[in-house]
Amino acid sequence: MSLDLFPDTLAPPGLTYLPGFALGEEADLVRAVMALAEAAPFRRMKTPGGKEMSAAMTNCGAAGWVSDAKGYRYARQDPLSGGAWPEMPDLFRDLAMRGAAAGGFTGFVPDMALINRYEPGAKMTLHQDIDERDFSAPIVSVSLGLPAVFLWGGLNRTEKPARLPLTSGDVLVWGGAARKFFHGIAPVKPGVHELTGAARLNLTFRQAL
Ligand code: MD3
Ligand code: FE
Repeated sequence: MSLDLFPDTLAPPGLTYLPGFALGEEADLVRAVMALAEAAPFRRMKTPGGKEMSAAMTNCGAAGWVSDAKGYRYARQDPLSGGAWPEMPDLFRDLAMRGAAAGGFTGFVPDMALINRYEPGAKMTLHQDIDERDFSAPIVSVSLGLPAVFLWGGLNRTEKPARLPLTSGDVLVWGGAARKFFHGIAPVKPGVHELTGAARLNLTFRQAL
């Protein structure tokens, strides 16, 4: 689809924006996040460079994205517990599959979800998602809670990023060329959301392994 959100020159092939696609499901999704965070708590991981990331993270499914002094990778065990990550809730998988299909990726079945929690002031600097095995699979992202400004940097890091507002219930499908674009999140503004409190949650569904 083409997006009024994006200037024409930046409208990335392979991106589908589904505003409000998860609106009726937000409360159930947030409840499921809180339940799985009891087994695998949100934690602020360290980058290989030794800095603590400002967003807190957890995972569910067959593997989790982890970062530490040794680097970034997908790990089948939660380093905090030494055991498996919580199973992916059915409502997560269902939503991701419906979103992917709406974006033209029929048959996408995520094997994991990375869950980011941003408290006010937290951000994510521009990066690419390139730790997954197969880039022909899309990534489906779901925003919940406080709004945020998504930064869209194109295919090279030095491009000045476009700024795009995301609100609770928005779903985006990143496939094709868009899959390897640089992206990030501007510092989240202070606020309180009825479902998440002073936080933004983002679920990214991936086929990682
Ligand atoms: C574009 N998360 O977890 S979601 C991440 O809001 C991440 O927490 C941000 O970037 C967040 O890696 C942005 C949107 C997103 C997710 C994955 C992408 C955009 C993407 C992968 C490729 C291109
Ligand atoms: Fe990312």
